[in-house]
Amino acid sequence: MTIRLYELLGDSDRRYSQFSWRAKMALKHKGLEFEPLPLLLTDKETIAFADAKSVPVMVDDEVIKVDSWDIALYLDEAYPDKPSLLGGSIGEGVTRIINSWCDRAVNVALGPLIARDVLDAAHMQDRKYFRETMEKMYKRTLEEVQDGREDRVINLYRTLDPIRTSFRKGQPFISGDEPAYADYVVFSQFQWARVTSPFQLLSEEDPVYAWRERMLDLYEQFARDTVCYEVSGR
Ligand SMILES: N[C@@H](CCC(=O)N[C@@H](CS)C(=O)NCC(=O)O)C(=O)O
Repeated sequence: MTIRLYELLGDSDRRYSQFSWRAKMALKHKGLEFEPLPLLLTDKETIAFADAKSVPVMVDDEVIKVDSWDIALYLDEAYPDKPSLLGGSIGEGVTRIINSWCDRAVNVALGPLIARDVLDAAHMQDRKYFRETMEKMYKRTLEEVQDGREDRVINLYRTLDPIRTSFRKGQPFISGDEPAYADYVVFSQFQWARVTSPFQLLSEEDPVYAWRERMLDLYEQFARDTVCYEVSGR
């Protein structure tokens, strides 16, 4: 049976769950067919069978996984003959650190730059919930969080320095010569921004911009071909 993947449905069919993008890119990497199942952020009933309150939720026959990292681990374990996502135990260790760096540093620099824009990208029925939960987390209004972003985008530039340095040395992907899960993790942040916000995050001269373009080209432009804002340098 085809793998099923629950993700978020936003305004105008925007698919804005960054963690689901990690899982979708991982499934593409493995060459596995899957059915994306978009649902509202407030629809916890549909994923109650998985005892989940967030997406992605992946169902592969009898197997249910509810966390993007667990999905990556599972796919390498269950499909060892398909291209590896994590590259064995050393790769798994290093990729786990990239995963944490992404959630704790890249996301922290990027999220506030687009926080208010994401509200408009969310489905109309989810906006009240989205504003309430995000404002509780930030302890400020979304407008206040996003305000002054032109001056703060430099923080994102600085945060990305570790990957930029490698790209400058001629390494095309975070994982080396070919993309793998570490790339999908960091890319998911940019894909989230691209789907939700017109704000320019990267300049076209930035090697991170060129990497992002390479990521958008993968699997017959899979990630490029989604409802998003087309602004250069983002
Ligand atoms: N650690 C989880 C995080 C998943 C997550 O936070 N997903 C968001 C969407 S991107 C969500 O569904 N949030 C539910 C909510 O805020 O109610 C993972 O990596 O899968």
